[in-house]
Amino acid sequence: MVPQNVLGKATLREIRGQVSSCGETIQRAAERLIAFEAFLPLDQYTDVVLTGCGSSYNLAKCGAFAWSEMLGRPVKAIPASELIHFSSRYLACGAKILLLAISRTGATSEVRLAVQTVKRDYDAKSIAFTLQSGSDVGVVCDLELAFPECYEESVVMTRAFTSILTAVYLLADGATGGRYQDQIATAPALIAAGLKANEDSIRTLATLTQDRQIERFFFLGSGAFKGLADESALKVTEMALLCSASYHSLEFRHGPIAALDKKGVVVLFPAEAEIPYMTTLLGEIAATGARAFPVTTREMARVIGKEISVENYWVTDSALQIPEFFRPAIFAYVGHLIGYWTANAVDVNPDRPRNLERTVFLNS
Ligand code: F1P
Repeated sequence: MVPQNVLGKATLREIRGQVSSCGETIQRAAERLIAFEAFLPLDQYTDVVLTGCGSSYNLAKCGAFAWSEMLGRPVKAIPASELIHFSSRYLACGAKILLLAISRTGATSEVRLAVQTVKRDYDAKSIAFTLQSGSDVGVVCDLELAFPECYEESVVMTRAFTSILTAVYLLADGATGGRYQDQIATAPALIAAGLKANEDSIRTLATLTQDRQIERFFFLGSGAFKGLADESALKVTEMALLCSASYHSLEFRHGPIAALDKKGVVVLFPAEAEIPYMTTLLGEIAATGARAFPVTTREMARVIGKEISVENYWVTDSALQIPEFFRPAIFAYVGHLIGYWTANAVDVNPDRPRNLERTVFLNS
């Protein structure tokens, strides 16, 4: 149920609705995989590139990391705006490219221009990921995969991020033998459990922005989680109009931590490989007086809290059942809820954030 007295009812409905839309995306995976088969085998491409703008670019980063793991070779995420003019700085002359172009609206001019450029200069094969077929981006691609199940009314992308990212995982998995199909299928239940366990505590934290006990959010993540940290920071910026930043977890120690004080919150998505360093990082954060919120399991919180006390963490125990590179889709709700409840605390309507509806299309 969406409460009566909140701002941004569509956004909240969409955040909570990601459990069922992600479930539907999983159910429809087989039909999308059939369409994707025309682009196989993947070893015919020298480069697989994911692209997009804003949230869709962050999705591309999460997707590229997971594809790299599943394909056993590097897969790139490149911002659409970079591909328009600088593609030769990212891609070798003569490269054979498969381009996955992500755009929720399918109307983002940079994504359309990027596809046109890479097709013209590399004769690339391209697939659009949009919410509705027949979009501007879709018509310039060889195939458009549409995701009407996660249609969004809000200007800010939430459940579409989760669904399209899950679909991106499933395509690579389908192309590489379907090893993870059953694990990916647990995503909706894991998201539901996370929403239930953590929404109240996230809301309580966000409320502290109301009287400026909290003024800044930092999101940290490495490897699989960097795209998620970027996306979470973007949600707070877009929805609550509050500047927030994201860094690779250990990069944060080298400069950005200087701006941290007791009015800062650090949300950390710890990668398993970096767990041995998290005690040091959290100790440094605690020394500034800032609040730190690792999004982790009880077990890991015990490990990283061995020497310092980690009182605050958001529990995600059951997410351990699936490999780390799939967890960004499971944890995306964290940034959605922080952005949403912070917007409410500072009296901003997250359905229609200032300045975003005025996005002007670039000329072709
Ligand atoms: C791209 C995008 C969104 C962002 C904002 C502005 O949209 O950058 O990710 O949340 O609304 O546009 P799209 O290409 O995914 O439709």
